[in-house]
Amino acid sequence: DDPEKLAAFQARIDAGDKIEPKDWMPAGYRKTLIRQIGQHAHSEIVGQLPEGNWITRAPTLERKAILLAKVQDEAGHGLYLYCAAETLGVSRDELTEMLLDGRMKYSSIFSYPTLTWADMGAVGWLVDGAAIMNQVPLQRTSYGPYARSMVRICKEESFHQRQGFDIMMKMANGTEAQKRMAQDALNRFWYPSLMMFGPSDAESVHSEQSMAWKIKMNSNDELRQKFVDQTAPQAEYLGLTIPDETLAWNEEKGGYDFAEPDWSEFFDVLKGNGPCSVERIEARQKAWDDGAWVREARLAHAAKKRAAKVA
Ligand code: FAQ
Repeated sequence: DDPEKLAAFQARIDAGDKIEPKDWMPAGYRKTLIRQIGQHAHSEIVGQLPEGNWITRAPTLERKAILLAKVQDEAGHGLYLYCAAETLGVSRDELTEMLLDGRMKYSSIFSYPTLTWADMGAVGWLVDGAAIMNQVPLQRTSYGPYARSMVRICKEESFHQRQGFDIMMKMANGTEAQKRMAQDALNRFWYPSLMMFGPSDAESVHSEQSMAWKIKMNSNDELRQKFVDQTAPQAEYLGLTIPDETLAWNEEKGGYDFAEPDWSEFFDVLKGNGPCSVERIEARQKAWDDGAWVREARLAHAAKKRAAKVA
């Protein structure tokens, strides 16, 4: 890229300008956005699977209606994000193919199973909680279409987080067996939730450049710390114990000290070795294959319309 153009671009970023699809942008900026927005979109779509697993087994009609609405919201988030990525010159088909052949990732958290109804509480409370912590600052990200898509997504994620906390409250204040289920869900989802923020700042390859371009507004460790600080008192309110004996308020830093997740497990999940990694991609592959006739029919319909217009 031309150094003068680069400097002018950086000056726009530093001044807080939004970059729009038709504006000049460095190739690396475009590439990073396609990667991050595309992976974010894939996460929303794959993220429907662990909760979709419980729709037919929700304990009441009301819980079922709420869970259905949440899972549908996630489909919507995926679709806005694919649209935002398309403004950068990549097609949805290409993005999907990259997910299916392993060139693109989705969030590690969705490679874990949802074993009990309490997991619906833990996913809403912790996973949506972590997602909001990461996404609220992204409303100010430098790429216009991404920033704008985050506004509605964050509103919906707040509802998701509250519904999860509500399930946890019911379970934690329920029978002994329900309380045990809630604690077990927290035990299993705690460290995978911490992993959602990505590797430590020292190990994060993209953070420095992404923060300079304001694609990311905070570092992985900063957001992870904020998440722990927000969540620890909530666990206490629920009467549940975070599975970390080292968790303690540190007056001096004004935040909690906490144990790092097992990073070797995280990198293993990224390689496709998570407990449900194979199952998740198989489900996406099946949906893609089963939907081929719909895509073909729509293309044929569009071609017919075009031909009719010409005639
Ligand atoms: N999982 O250099 P960094 C949701 C990869 S919320 C998998 O630090 P970066 C809502 C990373 O891609 C979840 N891979 O990377 C919902 C890179 O590999 P690459 C989605 C991860 O991009 C809730 C490598 O590690 N949210 O879906 C993960 O600067 C409930 C090095 O890492 C977003 O995507 C991970 N956890 O920072 C739905 C938010 N962490 O690409 C349903 C937007 C890192 O070079 C139910 N994304 N990697 O092959 C971001 O903010 C950033 O992309 C980070 C990672 C913070 C995730």
